[in-house]
Amino acid sequence: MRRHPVAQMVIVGAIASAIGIVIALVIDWFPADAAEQAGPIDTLYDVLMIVSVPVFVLVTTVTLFAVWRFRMRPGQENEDGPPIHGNTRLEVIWTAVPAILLVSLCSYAYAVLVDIEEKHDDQLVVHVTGQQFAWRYRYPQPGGRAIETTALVLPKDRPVLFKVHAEDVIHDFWVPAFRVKIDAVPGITTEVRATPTKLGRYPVVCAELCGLGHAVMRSSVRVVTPAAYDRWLQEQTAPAGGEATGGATAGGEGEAGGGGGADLAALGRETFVSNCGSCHTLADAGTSGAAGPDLTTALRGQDEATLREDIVAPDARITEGYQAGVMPDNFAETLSAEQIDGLVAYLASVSR
Ligand code: HEC
Ligand SMILES: [Cu+2]
Repeated sequence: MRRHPVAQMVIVGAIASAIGIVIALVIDWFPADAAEQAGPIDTLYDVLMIVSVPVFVLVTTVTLFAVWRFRMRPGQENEDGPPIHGNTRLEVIWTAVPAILLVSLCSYAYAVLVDIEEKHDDQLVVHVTGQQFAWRYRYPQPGGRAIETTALVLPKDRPVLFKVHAEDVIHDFWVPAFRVKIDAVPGITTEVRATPTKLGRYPVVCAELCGLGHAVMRSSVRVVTPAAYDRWLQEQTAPAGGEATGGATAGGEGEAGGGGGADLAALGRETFVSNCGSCHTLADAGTSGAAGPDLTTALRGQDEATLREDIVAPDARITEGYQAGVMPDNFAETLSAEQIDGLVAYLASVSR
């Protein structure tokens, strides 16, 4: 036995590698797979693990073996090791083998990337915007209009091109079930593709530390049948009418003088859906955000002045169980005065 240290190491290594590979493949690493992209990505991951485990085992066994075999014995305290002048053949091998391995794995990974990023003619374009600490979605419509929502709804089996933006700092749009993830960078538009293949609701996560509320910067994607998707699109356009879909800006201002209480509350509801719903659940508005308090119940009996302060200066009074610094404190600048009046009127009316 003593005379064949290499053979010993090879046997130990082979057994340890086999065990490692079996464990690596048996563990279910991945969440649900809900897009065409998931298959090739998961296979790539498995192949990387199958190749990495023996490399890890090789390095570890050689290290442990050397520590044990060449340890210092009593009486050797002042001895030096034998002089070594290198070994050309060994050095060629340990350079060439990793190089071949890395080039092959990179080529394979590149081929997978090209495959999953393939362009499709019938693609659906969805704009995704990250802003501390929520996601917003925009669906361009024929005629230059767009639907803005805080709900990501996608039809099954239709290729989607996500165009990803950031309003303030770097975020990262990640849909684990689609195996899709791309940075959202202020000033540029990044792109990523996915073709949903399974009906259901899956998490959308911000994967780039972006501030205090990073951990709650979550949303979800709902994959529905094409018919349900068309119906949903219709609902987004229909009740809002012309003026409403544009949302934020000029349209609202012009109307300031007129408009009774009902109009104001309608504007408030619409402003709520597109600016607040990603963080707040409110039954009347049909939103289901979970980063902030559920306003269906939290608002009972609050007067308008308190509501206004909660919106424009959220850090003045922190709801118990929640953190300061998560709710944006610049709504006074990003929303028009009328939109804020609308929000206050609307929230007051639904909390009665
Ligand atoms: C990024 C997530 C986020 C967004 C977007 C957001 N909020 Fe909040 N909101 C919170 C959190 C977290 C709290 C609890 C901490 C606090 O009180 O500041 C909160 C608290 C509140 C409260 C106080 C609730 C109570 O218990 O009295 C009101 C009212 C409110 N938000 C309204 C709004 C409105 C209206 C908007 C849209 C203009 C909005 N929020 C947008 C996260 C958010
Ligand atoms: Cu973020």
